[in-house]
Amino acid sequence: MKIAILGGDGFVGWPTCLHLSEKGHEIHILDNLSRRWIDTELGVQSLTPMDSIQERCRIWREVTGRRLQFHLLDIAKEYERLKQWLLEHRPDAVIHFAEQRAAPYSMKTDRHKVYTVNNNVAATHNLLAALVETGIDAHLVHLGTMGVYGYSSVGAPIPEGYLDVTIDTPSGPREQQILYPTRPGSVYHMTKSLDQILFQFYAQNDGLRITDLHQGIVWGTHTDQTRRHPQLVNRFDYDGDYGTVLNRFLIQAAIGYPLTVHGTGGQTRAFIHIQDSVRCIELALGDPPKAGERVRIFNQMTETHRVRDLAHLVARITGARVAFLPNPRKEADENDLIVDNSQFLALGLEPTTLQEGLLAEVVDVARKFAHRIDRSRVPAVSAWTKEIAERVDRDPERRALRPAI
Ligand code: NAD
Ligand code: USQ
Repeated sequence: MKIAILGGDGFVGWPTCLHLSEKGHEIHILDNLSRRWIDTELGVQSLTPMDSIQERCRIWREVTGRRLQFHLLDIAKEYERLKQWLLEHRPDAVIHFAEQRAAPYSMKTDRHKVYTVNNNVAATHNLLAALVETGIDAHLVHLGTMGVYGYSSVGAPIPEGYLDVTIDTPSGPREQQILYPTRPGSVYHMTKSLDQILFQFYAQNDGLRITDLHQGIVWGTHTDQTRRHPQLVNRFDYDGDYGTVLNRFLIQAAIGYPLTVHGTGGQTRAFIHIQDSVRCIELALGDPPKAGERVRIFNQMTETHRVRDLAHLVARITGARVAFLPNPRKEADENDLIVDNSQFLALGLEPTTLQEGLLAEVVDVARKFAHRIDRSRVPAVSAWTKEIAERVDRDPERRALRPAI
């Protein structure tokens, strides 16, 4: 297949490009490299040293003989160029990763909220409108998030996108399936909820074939392909905005930083290893919906964990100290989470669950590149409201309290 991978320079996008290229697909990466600019804005860098996208593609060709083609394009701002690109290349499938994906970044200031909404909603809508206008019948696979469902404990498994409801009508109760009601917990998660409505409309109105993958928190760094050459290494975010919880705990343990648990750590979240993430995308690509079918929604996760349990597990393996900090986010202190992921299991996914070996691999990567870590960028200081900002802990190491020597 000819596959356009929008956002193919990112944390999940890059290993997906390599995985699908190795499977023999023709891969085109479309990315505006905004994520690299955000690193510059925030004064952080990936834990792992990332080469330019052109250099990464060159190395892949050297190692495998396979070609990855890179196109610098802003999906949110360059609508006409996107349309022209689609007309010229006519992909069989489009995988859409190209959004601002960090909840803390989306809550930093009003400017960051505006950017996240403009970028994410425009990127998704531009793509949908361009597919309709060009008449290209590509299967669109979008990376959505488990967070659209919200994190209140409902006591029942979260279904794969649709909820069976009974509506009382004058002629008696009627059964219906509706999109599971969204309850986003950040501006970022809100944009993914808006994406769902856009997909529903374009599938119903124009017969676009769309799969929306409601993914949990991705952890790990290497996949079979990124291991093949040091310069194919994946990016790895550890900072307070882009670092995700389990990867953060693992690098914190590697550099002797206290594990930064927000609140009581009673938040339960869904997780998936990066290797399974790329595999799920491949499985979804192989099972497209038909034109006229409703949006196909998968829960792309393999297990759920409570944040404090993860911290204690990492502490047990590594001897790290756990610090319970005031939570910079507005979220439930404690929640349960049961998730239905039976569609991917039925398609043949064999879940990689939390194993000490894989956890240790991330700690090893972090130790190897520990010299690249700026400790002052580790605390999560982006607060969900002005009131919460007043109680955020900016120095979990309490360095400010240490006597000067
Ligand atoms: P990332 O930030 O590393 O990658 C996103 C890529 O998209 C970057 O290379 C960025 O430059 C590009 N991009 C952003 N806006 C663009 C635009 N307007 N035009 C062109 N390119 C643009 O993020 P990631 O961790 O790889 O996540 C990829 C997708 O998966 C996101 O949509 C995210 O919401 C979703 N997701 C990620 C996780 C996770 O834990 N990382 C979990 C669930 C869902
Ligand atoms: N948390 C801590 N300590 C930390 C960092 C986070 O306790 O140092 C807590 C947070 O308060 C939150 C939970 O861990 O309760 C998860 O936070 P996270 O930053 O790991 O994940 P989240 O903000 O939900 O976002 C990430 C990705 C996003 C994706 C989402 C999937 O950045 O792109 O959509 O995971 S999900 O969470 O399933 O919606």
